[in-house]
Amino acid sequence: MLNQYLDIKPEVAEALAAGKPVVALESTIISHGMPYPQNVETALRVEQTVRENGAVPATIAIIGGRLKAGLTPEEIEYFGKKGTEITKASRRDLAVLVSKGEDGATTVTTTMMIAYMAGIRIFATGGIGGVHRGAETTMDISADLQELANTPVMVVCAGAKAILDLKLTLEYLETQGVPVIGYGTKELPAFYSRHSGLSVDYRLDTPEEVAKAFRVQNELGLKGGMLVTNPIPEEYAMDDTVINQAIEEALKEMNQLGIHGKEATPFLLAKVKDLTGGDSLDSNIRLVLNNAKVASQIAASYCAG
Ligand code: PSU
Ligand code: MN
Repeated sequence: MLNQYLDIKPEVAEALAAGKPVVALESTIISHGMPYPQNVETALRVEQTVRENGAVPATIAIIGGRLKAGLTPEEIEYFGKKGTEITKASRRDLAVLVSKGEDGATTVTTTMMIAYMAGIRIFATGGIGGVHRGAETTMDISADLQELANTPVMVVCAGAKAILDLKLTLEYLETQGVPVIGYGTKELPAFYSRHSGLSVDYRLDTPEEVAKAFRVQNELGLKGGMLVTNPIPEEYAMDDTVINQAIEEALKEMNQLGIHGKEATPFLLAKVKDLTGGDSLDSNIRLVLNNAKVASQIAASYCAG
């Protein structure tokens, strides 16, 4: 399956060859999801958390037209510093960026694709893209959902945030046949907050149960991924009213400015951070670390099985 455009970091390749747990991490969260320098600090802490939980981290990105599974700390610093100057790369961007030898920050979609090429099956991030509010007229539905339908990589996230239409996002995932698992909860977590008022398909309580379900899915020959939604720890969760108010305001400003397409998610994240005086960024960092921990535990169990 090795791809001529793919570079697997030696440490990652060795772990994969030895059947040791590896966890993929995305780079759009670094370049577009958080400001510098917190983005770089967080990316390095996330890698450290993966290591502390017995797995090898593989941060994924496109550098000079090469698909990278595993970055050096210098490369992470480069992505963090360049930030939104780097192209946010979804599935539709991959061929042109690689053909031109350019850089690209991988979203959930392209991180899943490159992880799969490299032989990595478990991926941790913050939140996934989904069906945007107003999608019935804008048709703005993240390519992440389609990728989850097609690529057999598990994505461990804190749900999807309320900048999206969470109900429609669940409907879309259902249509596409993507299992949505609540980790220790029956309620879909809403990223900054633990509550959405919506139900996931299944509640599973241990890394072993999740790893087993994913193994069986692969053994059944089912083609898609699995979405594991892991609620932000209670002590770092934001007040529902505060966060929802900030989201409403950010959405209003986005619509007034006519921002749409791939700029929508980065704009909303930055705006919500400003409106909450940085509190949403703290929550964001905490939930990513928590997802990295759980994903590493699941990866360990997946490899042991
Ligand atoms: N959600 C976050 N932080 C992020 C993203 C989503 O909390 O950084 C990024 C991810 O890379 C995700 C992408 O795949 O935004 C979705 O963008 P879009 O809505 O344009 O598909
Ligand atoms: Mn979109």
